Amino acid sequence: MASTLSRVAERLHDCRRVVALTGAGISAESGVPTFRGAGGLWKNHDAARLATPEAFAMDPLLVWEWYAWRRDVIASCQPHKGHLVLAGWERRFPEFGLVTQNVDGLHQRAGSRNVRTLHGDIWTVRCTRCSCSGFAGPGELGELPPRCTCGALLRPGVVWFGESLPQDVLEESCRLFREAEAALVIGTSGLVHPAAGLPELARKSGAMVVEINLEPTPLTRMAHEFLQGPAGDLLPALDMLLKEKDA
Ligand code: BV8
Ligand code: ZN
Repeated sequence: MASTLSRVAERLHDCRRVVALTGAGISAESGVPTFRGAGGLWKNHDAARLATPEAFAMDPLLVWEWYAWRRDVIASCQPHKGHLVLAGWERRFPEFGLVTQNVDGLHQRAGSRNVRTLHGDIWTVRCTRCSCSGFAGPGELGELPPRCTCGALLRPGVVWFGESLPQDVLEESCRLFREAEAALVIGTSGLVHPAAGLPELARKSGAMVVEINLEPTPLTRMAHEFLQGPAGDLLPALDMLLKEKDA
């Protein structure tokens, strides 16, 4: 591991354009349940079935109770050292792009200023009928399911399975991966598309692809380097090696 880490630091140190794709695994050490890990289940419901327009149409109250529960859990969590390292890399690298599948807002709370949220933000809501949308912080939802002033149901400002990703965010993320000299893939099972297809764009453009995960994923075979372990340890270790090379 130490040799892989120093090899990655060696290559990363001189890169100008770096991009990172994060998934639920980077928030796990902050206490946010992952989608497919043990915490992925809620009251014996499968997260992937609840995060759909069909589930919301069928039972908006149940879906909102799930999101309200997740918001309460996330509100009690803090970003960890790994989030802080990525926030610092916005200043370290001339061009650093952060793309996340997470909706928890922990990157933003860690100080990352330009976060491409592919799947939306659990702290926002939007109307199912009119164009109203906005931020709804902890405890601001009121009675569930929340309604818009126009009377229609509000929905969480996230992208559900079967829904398209925000086109502008996806296009910018593709560009960041195509142009990167190094791409880090952190804490994602690599199962959800089109996010899982981004690292391949970097690979095809000749970038160094580095995966950080507790275990191998479908993306591991495509990565040049695989750093196995918790992101909260490996990102600070990588950052320390970079700082040593600065000296
Ligand atoms: C779309 C927001 C076009 C909601 C989410 C068949 C094949 C391919 C694709 C499809 C298919 N059938 C359907 C599709 C498309 C579908 C898809 O990909 N399905 C998969 C599951 C088969 N995709 C979509 O529907 C997307 N839209 O394609 O639009 C379209 C339009 C119309 C009709 C059809 C298609 C929309 C996808 C977005 C869904 N929304 N979230 C919410 O959060 O409530 S996705 C959800 O999964 C979360 O955002 C989550 O981030 C994301 C991905 O999961 P991960 O982040 O990877 O998390 P996971 O728990 O899976 O893994 C955690 C990882 O971390 C693990 O590897 C673990 O080892 C690691 N880890 C744990 N601890 C640590 C760690 N690593 C490091 N350190 C640690 N400490
Ligand atoms: Zn409305």
